[in-house]
Amino acid sequence: MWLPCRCTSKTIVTSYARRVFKSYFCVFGRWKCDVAALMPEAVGFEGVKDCSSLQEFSVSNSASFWAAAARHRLSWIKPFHTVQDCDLSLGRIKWFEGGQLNVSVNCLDRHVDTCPERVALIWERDEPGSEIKAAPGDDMSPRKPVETAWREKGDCVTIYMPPCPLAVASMLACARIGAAHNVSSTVITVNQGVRAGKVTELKRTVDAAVKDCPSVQQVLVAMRTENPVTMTAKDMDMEEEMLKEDVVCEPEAMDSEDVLFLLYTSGSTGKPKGVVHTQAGYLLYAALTHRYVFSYQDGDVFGCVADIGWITGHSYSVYGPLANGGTTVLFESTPIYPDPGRYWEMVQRLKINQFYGAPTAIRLLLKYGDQWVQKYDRSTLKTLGSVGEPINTEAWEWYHRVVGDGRCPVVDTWWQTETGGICITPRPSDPEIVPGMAMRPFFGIKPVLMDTEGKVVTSNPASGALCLAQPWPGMARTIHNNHERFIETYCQPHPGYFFTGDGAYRSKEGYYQITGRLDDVINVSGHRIGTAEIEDVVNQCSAVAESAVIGYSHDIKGQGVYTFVVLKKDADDQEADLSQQLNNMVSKNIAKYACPDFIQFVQRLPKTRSGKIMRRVLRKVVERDLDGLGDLSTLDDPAAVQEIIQGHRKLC
Ligand code: 6R9
Repeated sequence: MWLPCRCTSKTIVTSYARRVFKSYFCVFGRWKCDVAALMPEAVGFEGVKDCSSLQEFSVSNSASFWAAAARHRLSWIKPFHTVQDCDLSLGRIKWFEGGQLNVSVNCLDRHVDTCPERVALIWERDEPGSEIKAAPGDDMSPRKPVETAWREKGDCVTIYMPPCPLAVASMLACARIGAAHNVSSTVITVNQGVRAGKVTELKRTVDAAVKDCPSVQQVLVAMRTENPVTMTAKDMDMEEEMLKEDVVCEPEAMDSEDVLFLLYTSGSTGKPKGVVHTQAGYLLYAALTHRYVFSYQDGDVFGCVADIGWITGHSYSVYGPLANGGTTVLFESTPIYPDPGRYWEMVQRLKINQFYGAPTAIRLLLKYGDQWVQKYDRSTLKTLGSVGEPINTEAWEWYHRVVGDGRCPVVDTWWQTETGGICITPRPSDPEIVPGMAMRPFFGIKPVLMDTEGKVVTSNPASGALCLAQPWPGMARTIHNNHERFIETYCQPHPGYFFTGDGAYRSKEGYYQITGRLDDVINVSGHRIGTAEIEDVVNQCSAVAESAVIGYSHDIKGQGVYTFVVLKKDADDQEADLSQQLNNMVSKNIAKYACPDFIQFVQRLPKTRSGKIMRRVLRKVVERDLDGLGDLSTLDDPAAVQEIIQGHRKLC
């Protein structure tokens, strides 16, 4: 090689080296920078350069992924020694063993030091414009009265409250002293609830329940309204108790796998299941999904409008946002109070950045027209989320085009009480989001579809029973007092997999779409309820011999409740009066949303010869798909079906 002089050669070599190194540093720097920006704790994960390779890594190196996330995202009192010890086929699920932490410290204390001024909670009260804001350092915690009311770590408390800071404070107070919330010796409630201008007698409901629950020793009553309520010997005025005590209370060191809370969810057999979530894994999963699914940035205002008694409220109004040091909205009202512009007026006033709601509300608002949305400034919105049931294309398009002005990604998030947090969802940064599809698994989630023979379907497109092939930290650990039932329900149907009970379709691109429950659980306005639960109540009526409840497709509620009732012989003449009576019973024993939309009185139900009601036949009749009645060979008395078809025609 000819070189004019040593000096020049040196220059050339140096400049060449510089260029090489520069480009190397450029690539390295960008790579490092991208991953660091995406997820700081992922820097150094082998082969990870973007979101999709991070997803692959999180599934194939699950323990490394979750260990790094747990160290980075949670504050520990004592570090864990084992990342996971799980065997799905045995129903054994343990994460971060050896570790100790306190959930309330992770949600409040650690943020008081770093950003004491940041608003943690915005209580959007029923009356628009009357919101109340609270920072983590504010004195909003009733830790002491809760502590005096029940002393033992491991005790249980039932919280029966509308969305309000005291409800959140009660949840965190339980976490602070190590008491699981729900089922209990102590109940925390309010005198009355207020929703859409109407008052509900919450305390009265508690009084009635406590009568049948000798285990309840005290009831703390906060005042949501100024109306006094009758106090019994077990009742304590919450505010009065709070004044008496010092609010500073040392956090209890909790083991990772200690119970954090129980939430009841319906099973197809009619008996609700107390789903158990534990401390570290649940909190980590709620925090990570909240951050990534919604692209939540520090300083954003997160507006999840779910009730806090639903798992959605637990994970995304309370634990996820608070663990991330965020600002979260507690919504007390309804989408149409005082008018159908409520959500969007609130978005404008509170400058909400992420809005998370249910398709049933979106479908309802869509019917009122675009003007209710367009009246308000929604320019702060960045991400729109949907949860609870499949979102139909029309509602999705409207949400995206009208509410989000076509510029906000819509994330259709699939998950369950049992999964603790979102499992399948698009991410706002994804290049492509398909309307009405949950699409992609979250970090650490590996969905599979099972065919009717219980084999994993590997081809695309495909449909099948949705299972999750490996454990993740947010999953439920057991069913309260019934681990057998946990194993039977979630682990045994497909050994080695977590069975979700939902059906799903996977497109040729590999995107998931949830098709609905595989069993007899129906979903009314986002509330999941077992048909058997409603039947249990209907059957309590003295005139009723038996009943069968079927969900049917409903424009606004997602699913409606269709009830077949067989009356006792001597009660045949009471049909007219009974409809109202049955509605009242369901409303009182379950909830208003569970009330039948249709009650059809029939002479008998179609049954197999072994005595089982043939629900699929009833479903087909209600869907008016008489050609699809299917195999009736096991039917005991075919005339029963004809009677039902005729009765249905008369009713609808
Ligand atoms: C979070 C929650 C769980 C059931 C679940 C499924 C249905 C939830 C969905 C969805 C289609 C979605 N579901 N999200 N179906 N698309 N994005 O709803 O928990 O009350 O336990 O209900 O709700 O059927 O299995 P939960």
